[in-house]
Amino acid sequence: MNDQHINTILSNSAIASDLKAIAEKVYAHERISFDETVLLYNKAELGYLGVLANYIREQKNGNNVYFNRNFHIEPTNICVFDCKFCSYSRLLKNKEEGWELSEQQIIDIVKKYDGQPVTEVHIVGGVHPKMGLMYFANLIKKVKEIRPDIHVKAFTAVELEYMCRKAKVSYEEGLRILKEHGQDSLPGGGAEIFDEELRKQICEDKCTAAEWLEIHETAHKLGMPSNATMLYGHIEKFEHRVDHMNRLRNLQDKTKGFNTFIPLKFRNKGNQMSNIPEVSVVEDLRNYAISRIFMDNFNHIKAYWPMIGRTTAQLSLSFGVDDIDGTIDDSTKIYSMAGAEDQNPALTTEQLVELIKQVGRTPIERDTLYNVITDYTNYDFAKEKVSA
Ligand code: V47
Ligand code: SF4
Repeated sequence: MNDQHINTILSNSAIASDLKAIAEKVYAHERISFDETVLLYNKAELGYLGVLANYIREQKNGNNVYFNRNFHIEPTNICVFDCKFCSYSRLLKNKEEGWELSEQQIIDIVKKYDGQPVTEVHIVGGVHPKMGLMYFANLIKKVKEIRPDIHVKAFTAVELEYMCRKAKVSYEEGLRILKEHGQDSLPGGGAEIFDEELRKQICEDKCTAAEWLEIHETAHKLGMPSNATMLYGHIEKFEHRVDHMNRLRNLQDKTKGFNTFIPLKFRNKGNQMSNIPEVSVVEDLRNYAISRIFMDNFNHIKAYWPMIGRTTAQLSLSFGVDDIDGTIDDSTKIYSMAGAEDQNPALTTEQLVELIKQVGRTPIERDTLYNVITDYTNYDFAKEKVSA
């Protein structure tokens, strides 16, 4: 046996004992550190990560997989910003491909769901120079007049920062106005990757990491929960992912206002970062698992199925994920334009339930706040069709 061989064995066994120590921490329900998480990214095998993530997932959520009945409204894809990964915005380039829905068109979308048991509308879009705070506040009021029962999850911190700046109001004032007009919560978009240097390279001109975090903290203080995302698989290093999650974990310790964490895989079609290859499915699963292990104060980890496709979404349910978003009803273009698996994302409730049951999990329809609406374990869709 030569020296090099011995060194390899020694270093491997050192890693093995570090990984064993991390596993012991997880089973003892102890928080893992920044450095331990970087080690997981660099050294841990998929199988090991799956076992630990699944343990935490089942401790927190049993066998349940949550989804909701929702639809998206994207008022415009015109955007004043120029994020390099975005395949969607159309201000600086190809303006002719831009869309701008009128208020009436938006209201018609909401009316289309009359009598349907959707519980959430997700409203996000490009940052339009002419659609301001009061325009959106009044729009939400109208949406609520048509559907008082619906939960309005609207506007990323990026949109909110711009709206408040233009209206010359503080984040607190702006959010208060939107809340009074019917906005219930915030989606998790716009977080991308918090590291300031990387932000300069991929989304230089939009809200900073500090602003994103401040807006979410303010929303939580006002009783508006929110989600958090992380765009991964582009130019970031593992340390940047851990730094991003660490900033979220710290804020969650303070406010407990985040509902779920949503890792978003960078897709490379039709944007200024198309030269960067996409990461593998194995990397997606490792990332879900590590985020489940690290984000100990987040109750839920969501895999956004239109982005990763149905098969990876099924796999993710064994790697820490307990939520696969919603039925969506083909109402979003953000991912199809970036090359996502599903070019027309829509699943009926029956199809979503089947997808979850196929992998031996329990399908639970939830509302935005994770209150259980229906447990589909023994649900008979045939009866629903007969009585409909
Ligand atoms: O912030 C843009 C991402 C986000 C690409 O809160 C891309 O429930 C991958 O945050 N490849 C907006 N990702 C969408 C979002 C979201 C989606 C679903 C549910 C929720 C929720 C939030 O989309 C952006 C950005 O990170 N994005 N372009 C791309 N090429
Ligand atoms: Fe605009 Fe959002 Fe696209 Fe950035 S990601 S260019 S803020 S639509």
